[in-house]
Amino acid sequence: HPEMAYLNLLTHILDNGVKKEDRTGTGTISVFGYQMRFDLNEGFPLLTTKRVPFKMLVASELLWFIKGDTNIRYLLQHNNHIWDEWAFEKWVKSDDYEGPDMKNFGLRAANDEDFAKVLDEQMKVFTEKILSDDEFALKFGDLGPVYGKQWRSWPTENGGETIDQLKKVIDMIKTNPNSRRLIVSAWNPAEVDDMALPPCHTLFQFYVADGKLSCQLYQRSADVFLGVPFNIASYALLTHLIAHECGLGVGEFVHSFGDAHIYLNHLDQVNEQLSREPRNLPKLVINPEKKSIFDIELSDLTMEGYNPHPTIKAPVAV
Ligand code: DHF
Ligand code: TMP
Repeated sequence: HPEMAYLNLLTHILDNGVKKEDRTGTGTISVFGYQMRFDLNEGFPLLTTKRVPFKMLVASELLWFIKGDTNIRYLLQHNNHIWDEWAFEKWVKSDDYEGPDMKNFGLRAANDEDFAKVLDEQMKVFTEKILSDDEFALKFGDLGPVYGKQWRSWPTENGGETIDQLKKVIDMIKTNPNSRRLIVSAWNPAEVDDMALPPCHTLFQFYVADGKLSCQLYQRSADVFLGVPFNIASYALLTHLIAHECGLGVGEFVHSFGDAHIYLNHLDQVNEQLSREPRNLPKLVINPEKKSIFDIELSDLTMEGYNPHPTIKAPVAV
């Protein structure tokens, strides 16, 4: 079953990972260097051993990247809260914040239920303000020059000129599919320090052969239980969308990792997931009337036959 590629990565880390402290103070077991492959013709690689909210969270985040947006307001308007903590962090560290102490809020919330409630309240105040107050949203909703900015408007030295890497790569796939330079990089060394979180999915490359489009991602750092199921689905969707626009079939998604880790507070969840039997993969259908990836909306995407095991909740390390 294609999902074994992911389940085998979990097992590989449990068996071979070393204990490693990390920036968030949570602790991980980790391996360095690993690769998974998914043949996109065998079904859409949305995990079935736990529910992954495809349209609401995965697709709305990808469309946000494709728009070139870096402000979480768009995500909140689509009920997507996966980036809240990283914008919130900037607010509570600023002089504008006047609420209760939020130092190390992620770690404290994971270990202290009373504090988790206080955090929840402040987070609600924050997200409601982002949605209703334009000035506040401009100041605190922005994550800095993250994915959307680098994909669509990488800055140059050349008097404010920017590079639209995504558009360029799609044009190149159409005009010169044999190229070995079909690359988009989110890692911009000049701007990494201004980002709320330096890009985890760092660089991707396309490859066309036999009329099929493949994609390989290099992910420098991978939260294998929480983040990776999203990352697989997101890049599989991106590959489908670009193939759809270019009139190509889909080939493989190749997922290469730097530091692939399981957080120590995800171990029970991982064991629960490994005890489950994978089910048939679903199928992605894209509205055939829409061609350009830049025109695609959520309503143009349908996931058919998705019948996963239930959600498994886990705290996210901030
Ligand atoms: N930090 C860490 N430590 N891990 C991440 O995976 C991560 N991902 C980020 C930003 N920072 C990160 C962006 N992507 C969730 C999934 C993806 C994501 C952020 C968060 C997450 O919490 N997923 C939950 C469901 C969340 C919900 O239902 O709102 C899950 O169970 O998959
Ligand atoms: P780091 O910047 O210290 O590596 O922390 C980033 C954490 O977020 C790390 O656990 C990897 C995880 N992550 C993913 O796995 N996928 C993602 O798409 C994002 C944004 C983060």
